Amino acid sequence: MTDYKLPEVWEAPESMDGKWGGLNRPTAGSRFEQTLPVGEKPFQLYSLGTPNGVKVTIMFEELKELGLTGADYDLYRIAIGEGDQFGSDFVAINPNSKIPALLDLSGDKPVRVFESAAILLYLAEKFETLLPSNSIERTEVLNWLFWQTGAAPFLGGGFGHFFHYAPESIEYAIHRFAMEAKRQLDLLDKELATKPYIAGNDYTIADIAIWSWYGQLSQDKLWDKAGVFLNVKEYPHLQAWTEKIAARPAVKRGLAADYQSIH
Ligand SMILES: N[C@@H](CCC(=O)N[C@@H](CS)C(=O)NCC(=O)O)C(=O)O
Repeated sequence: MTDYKLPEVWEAPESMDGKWGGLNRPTAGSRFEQTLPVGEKPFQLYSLGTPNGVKVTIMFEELKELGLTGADYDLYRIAIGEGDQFGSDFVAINPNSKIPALLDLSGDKPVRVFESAAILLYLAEKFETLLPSNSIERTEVLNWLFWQTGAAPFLGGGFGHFFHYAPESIEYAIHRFAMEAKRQLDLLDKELATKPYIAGNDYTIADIAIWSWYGQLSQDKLWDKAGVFLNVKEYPHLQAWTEKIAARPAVKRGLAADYQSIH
């Protein structure tokens, strides 16, 4: 129990502890001028190898695996721990200051795309793959893609934050978010007991989005010993799906992608 008393109106503290505390501010927008490099390839991806970041490198590698040569990309590291996401050029691509952010330079005008699920959808539509054209099947893929977008903040911002990053272990917060993380894992396990991929018979952008968080958690590769803590081994169908996707050459390449410096 802390002795914190709620004031009537919240005010930002002078400083916050924890790995991310120093970066947070209650305001949006760019904090400094920074020109980003722009390469020759049709797509410019400004990102990092986090769960949201690897969704997009995996997607590009899947497109390349299919022989879609137009899916070539330059990949740049945005060091979020050092605040690169608040530079002016990055904020012009993603005003929300989060990786991943994509520029499509293949058309007459540059197109900016932010939010990892929006990027997956944009690329799937552009290259007409990993998303069924049949309306009913497409809806099921979008159900799971939007599920991931809504669910992962409970896992990452909630459970992962209080389990791994918070400066102290707060029992209430850990129970609150471990409960939800376990419920989400159980949901995926029950769904995957009935079909090979999360939206049906085929591998889609929904699998890419969900695997990047829940697959990596099932391999205990997200936060040190979080998989043990959440006993991920008790979900056999989720484990089998995780391993099947991890074995894909494009997934291996997407995880090992080489980021160029922006400085
Ligand atoms: N809903 C967003 C979330 C993106 C996100 O939270 N990115 C994190 C890294 S995984 C980030 O850039 N954090 C930096 C910050 O919060 O300042 C998406 O799916 O793209």
